[in-house]
Amino acid sequence: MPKPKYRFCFGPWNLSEGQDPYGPTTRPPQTFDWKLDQLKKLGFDAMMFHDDDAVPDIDAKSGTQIRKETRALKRKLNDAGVAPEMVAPRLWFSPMTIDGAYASNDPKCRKYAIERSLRCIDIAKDLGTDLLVLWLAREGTYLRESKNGRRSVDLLVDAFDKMLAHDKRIRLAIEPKPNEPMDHAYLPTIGHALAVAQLTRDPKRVGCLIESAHAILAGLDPADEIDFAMAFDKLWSLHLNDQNGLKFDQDKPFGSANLRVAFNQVRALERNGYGSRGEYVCFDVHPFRPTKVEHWLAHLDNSRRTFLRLVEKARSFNDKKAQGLIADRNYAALDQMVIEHLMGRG
Ligand code: GLO
Ligand code: MG
Repeated sequence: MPKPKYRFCFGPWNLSEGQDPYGPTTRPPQTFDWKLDQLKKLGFDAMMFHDDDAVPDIDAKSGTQIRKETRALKRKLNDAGVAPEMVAPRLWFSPMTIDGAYASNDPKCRKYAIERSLRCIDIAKDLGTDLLVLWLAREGTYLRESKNGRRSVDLLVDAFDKMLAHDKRIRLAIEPKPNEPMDHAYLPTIGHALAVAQLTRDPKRVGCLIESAHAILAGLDPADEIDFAMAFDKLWSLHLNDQNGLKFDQDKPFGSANLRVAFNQVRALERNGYGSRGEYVCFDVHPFRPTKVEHWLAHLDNSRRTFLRLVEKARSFNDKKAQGLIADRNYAALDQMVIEHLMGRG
């Protein structure tokens, strides 16, 4: 397996202003051009987009206007030498998605969600990416009795089918998350995402995106999720970050809460050759709320530094010695070997 040379990516929302449910922003808003400049300055390779990061105020614009703005953005990205990694329909802001999008109880809202997704596919095509990311933020329930779970699965499949039919090249990468904003989401894990892919009209074009924090929130080890998805050749994008246990989604820098869990994710990526087919390593991380303006990029730079250090750690791990310990069922020694390796010895 060739050693992949990793390429890195983040989205404009990862340079966020510090707002949380309890208080306002702590950093002044910045323009998209400033964010693109920072991405370049940091030496990242690609940017990911929500449809309305690409075309702000998208719902108020005509098809012609959307196309014009998308093309202007494509020129800007070309000039900057930055690739568009994916586009994702932001189906959780609009008044039409208050009670869900594709699986809303209201047919008008379902129609809105599908139409917006098809427009988003057109944006992806015009920008030059075949990847549509679906974080199904509001597909689930606050209240079990408010929706019919079986019907919701059928509605999700129907929506995916319409997207697949709209463009022969588009690939859908489902980004599962078990909760937040919902109490329970319909597609909480990679297993759910890949199973639902099989119900669609073209399972080969439905894959997934793993976010470390989302796997941890589901009580799973993100490294196992990576191995599982890659056994199906379905890991098409990745949101590395970290999460300190079962609480709100923290989007901490990669490795910040649990270096060993991060190390094991990198090992899983390495053994499966992630990146060798053009996939990017994206960091879906946010600055800590107290972060000052002058330290605004640190969480991204730090995540990449940690990732690259862990690649070195994965490559210099003494596999032969580990195999000997495994054969001897000496897991205590294996445990200590990993700890000492991460601490810089062994
Ligand atoms: C939130 C998600 C979110 C998505 C992004 C792309 O929990 O991780 O950041 O990744 O909106 O769809
Ligand atoms: Mg994410």
